[in-house]
Amino acid sequence: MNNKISLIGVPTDVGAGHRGSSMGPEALRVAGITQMLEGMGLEVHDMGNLHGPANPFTAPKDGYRHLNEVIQWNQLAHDAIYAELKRGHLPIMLGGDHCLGAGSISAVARYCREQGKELRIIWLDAHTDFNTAEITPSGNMHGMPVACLFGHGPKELVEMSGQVPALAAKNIYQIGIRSVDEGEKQFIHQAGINVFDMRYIDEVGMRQTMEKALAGLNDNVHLHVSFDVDFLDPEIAPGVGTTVRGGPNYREAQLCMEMIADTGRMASLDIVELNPALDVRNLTANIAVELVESLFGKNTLVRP
Ligand code: B3U
Ligand code: MN
Ligand code: MN
Repeated sequence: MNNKISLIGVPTDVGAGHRGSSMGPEALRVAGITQMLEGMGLEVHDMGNLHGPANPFTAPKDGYRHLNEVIQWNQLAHDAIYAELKRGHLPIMLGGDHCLGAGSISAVARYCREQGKELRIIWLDAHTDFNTAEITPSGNMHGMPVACLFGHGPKELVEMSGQVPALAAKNIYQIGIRSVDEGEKQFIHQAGINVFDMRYIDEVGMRQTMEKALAGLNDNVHLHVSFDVDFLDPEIAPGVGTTVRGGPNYREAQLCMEMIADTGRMASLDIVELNPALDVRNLTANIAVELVESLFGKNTLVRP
């Protein structure tokens, strides 16, 4: 795996219904993300935070809340992440809410296309984030990035990667899903996305789920992980805007991260939706950092 890491803070909550995920980047730094990565022998470049528009905290208009601000933040994230990929670094986006997945993954898709690489996204989330202006129950754009990447959404986001749609169904596996709006269900089916929901994980276990999601990786695959912290069960990760009961517990989440690490293919990462305003003594940030340590291959095995 690449040992040059770039941290990019994207301190915004314009895509969320609750204020506070704008403090996510700092909470992850306070929880020691840099020291943890350095302790694993990685070279860490903290690029600081991007600067974008404030959150006007206004009501949705035509199905979108803060559309202009969301577009601006995503363009900034796209440009910064693309630049780090170009110089051969592994970018970690410290979000910020998950609307930023549109910009981040657009950058990764653009880079992969140019390099002739295949892209595989592991989307860890309680939600499918496949809403559109027509079907959204909230207007919050953190519920829409996957739809944008599949060509449904505002032009600026849909076209950000330079190709529409940015993704095909074979590029993405969603894990941990347990909250899907009625309209989203149909869209997800139409798009043909591989969804491993909690029912599936309950039935076959995290091990078999991840074996399926990670099957067929080869040298030419760029693996991107989009880690929405609300993927985790709220008992271990209360510091997110939209908690949904019944997520992976600590051990399941660790196994998920360890199996991704074992592939040695992770080449970019988003950590999003951490909301320090709703957290307890930075607990969720600390857990997120522990899990990211496993994602980078912390060796916990007593066996050789
Ligand atoms: N699906 C709901 C809730 C939601 C989606 N993503 C998050 N929350 N974090 C919506 O508003 O789109
Ligand atoms: Mn999400
Ligand atoms: Mn979510």
